[in-house]
Amino acid sequence: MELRRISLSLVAPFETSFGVQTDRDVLLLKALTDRGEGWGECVAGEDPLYSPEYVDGAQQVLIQHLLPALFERDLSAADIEPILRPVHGHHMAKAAIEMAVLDAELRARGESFGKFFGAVRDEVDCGVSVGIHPSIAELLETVGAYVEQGYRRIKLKIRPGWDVEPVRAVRERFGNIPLQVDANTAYSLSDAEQLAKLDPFDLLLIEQPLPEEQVLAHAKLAKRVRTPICLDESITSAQAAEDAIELGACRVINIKPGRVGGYLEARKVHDLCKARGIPVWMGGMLETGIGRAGNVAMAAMPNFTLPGDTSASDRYYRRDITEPFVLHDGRLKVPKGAGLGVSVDHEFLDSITQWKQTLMTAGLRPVS
Ligand code: OSB
Ligand code: MG
Repeated sequence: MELRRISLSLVAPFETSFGVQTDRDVLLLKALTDRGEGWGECVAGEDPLYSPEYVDGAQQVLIQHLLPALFERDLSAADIEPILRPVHGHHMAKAAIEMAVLDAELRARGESFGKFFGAVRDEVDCGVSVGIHPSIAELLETVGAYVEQGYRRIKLKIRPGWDVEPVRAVRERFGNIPLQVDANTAYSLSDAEQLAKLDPFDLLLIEQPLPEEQVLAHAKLAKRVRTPICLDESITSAQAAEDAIELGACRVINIKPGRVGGYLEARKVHDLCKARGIPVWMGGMLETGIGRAGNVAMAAMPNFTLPGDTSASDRYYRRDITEPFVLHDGRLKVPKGAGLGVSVDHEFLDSITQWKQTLMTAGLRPVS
């Protein structure tokens, strides 16, 4: 397994309730197998602010705990989660391994991620996640540009003090465009009255208003607001999804493969939600073209009935590390090639690589 850290600048700062991001520090994996190579992207952020995972920690746990359990074994992607189960948590690190192995496996047998997941469409509807802005005027300018580009849904990041007014302004300016908000856990149940003030604006959903572990509080909140509650951070597995649905904590679920430990667990969340009549949509973690390829493929599954945070490459990066994903009529095409179906621009990748190490066999001898 080759591990690599790359640095990429975002085209614009992205502010959420947990901070401002201007650059990305991304951990990529390349599985080197006897049947060819495969790529994985770890979605852990630079700091442990969205979830407990962060990129330095992910790198450490991969090298010290996860990869040593896997070397010198005959592996299929489906074997990885059971082998790694004794290590608690670290879903994003585990997901990156599974993704790289799945890509290698599917490339070797000439099957695309879309085919593997049972894609029912060739293109997926795309939304865009809009950060907190310094002023309403600047927010309206950003949203206007995305609407112009054809995005099919706008998501506004909110936090206490930046909620009703930006939503009202966007509704007034852009009419009945599909609109939703994401609080990234910034509220508490005692803010129910404030969150209910969003009800008149006909939002598709309020994403993760309360902390990750407060699933019951989300169920209580759901009784006090009319807007559907959607969970992101709280949904860490198919079991967590089942429990949240059972409790009445959410009517919609955001699926992020990294957050639940990989694409195979994400498929379980999709299938469970489909059986329970809960619509899902594909979340995003500002992925490069590698992660985006997998996410767009999964978003072509039947129960992904709401537009995802699968935006075009140019919403994030001036230059992507794969061929860019380009918006056509508010949609992205599902890659058709084997595996992820994208190819990495090696020259560009090497030029932005800050660190690289190849690990193999028991004992983890670095080979480069
Ligand atoms: O909560 O959905 C989120 C980005 C980083 C971490 C968490 C989230 C987000 C986004 C951006 O909203 C989604 C994207 O376009 O990738
Ligand atoms: Mg979210």
